[in-house]
Amino acid sequence: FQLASYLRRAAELQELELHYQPVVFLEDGSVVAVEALLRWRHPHLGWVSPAHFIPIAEETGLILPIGEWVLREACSQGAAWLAAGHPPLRIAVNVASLQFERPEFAQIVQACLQETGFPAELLELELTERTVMRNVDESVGQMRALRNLGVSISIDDFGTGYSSLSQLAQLPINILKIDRAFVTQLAGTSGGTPLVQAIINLAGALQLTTIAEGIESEEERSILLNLGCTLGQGYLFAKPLPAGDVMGGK
Ligand code: G
Ligand code: G
Ligand code: MN
Ligand code: NA
Repeated sequence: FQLASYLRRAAELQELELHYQPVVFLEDGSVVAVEALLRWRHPHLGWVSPAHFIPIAEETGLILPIGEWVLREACSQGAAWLAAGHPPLRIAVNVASLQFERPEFAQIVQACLQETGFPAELLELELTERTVMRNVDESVGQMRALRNLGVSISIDDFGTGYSSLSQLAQLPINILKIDRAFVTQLAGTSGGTPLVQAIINLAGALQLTTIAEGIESEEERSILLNLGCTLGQGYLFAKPLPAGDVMGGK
């Protein structure tokens, strides 16, 4: 299939775009952060889902230039929002394994911050549990280099990988993102599931913030809040939005 060769040209042809999904306080819905999510609009194929093209980008190595574009674009958009006088929002960027494993990755992040003037404290890097656990010792070193820049680190899709408690405890991370698969199971449980309760308790013990993903109902929101999860994202609050629609429609 042609997808890989189309994708190679997508960035230069300006077919790639970032959408931003708000992350909110579950208590009152106020926005604290946004997650940048890549979108590809091909002139003939239309919108191609990242679920389709990210794996291809990873197999072909195209995720390296594309991922770097995502990082720079997100920082540049964040700097533009600040310059326009909007309140500071953290921006979360998804990082692929191939990017994270590059020895020079922290330098690339630093260059994006410097070139755009976006404050490091407002940048959050999302790493999946799988990415981090591939080689824990090397990951810890890379994460320390990133934390030294002042950025924060979250573990995405938490609960779907195989971290041991002792491994998790040694990671210099700030946030656990509870995978949508677990949030979906909350419906009809009233008190929540033991698994989600365990994840939230674990995060508390390690002094990490939790963000629940894929919240679609009021019921899920209130169960999570009662279990002690403070932040969340999902269609209940907002879908991923074009940059122009994020800040109160401006
Ligand atoms: O936005 P959507 O739910 O369709 O995304 C599908 C998958 O693609 C998710 O796992 C998401 O993390 C991933 N994804 C979206 N944008 C990016 C990106 O900029 N970089 C990487 N590596 N993955 C992304
Ligand atoms: O792997 P990651 O968590 O980065 O993927 C986030 C993906 O989840 C994005 O592609 C986004 O479009 C999608 N998403 C965000 N909120 C919801 C939701 O409430 N329901 C569903 N089904 N998907 C969501
Ligand atoms: Mn994510
Ligand atoms: Na996730």
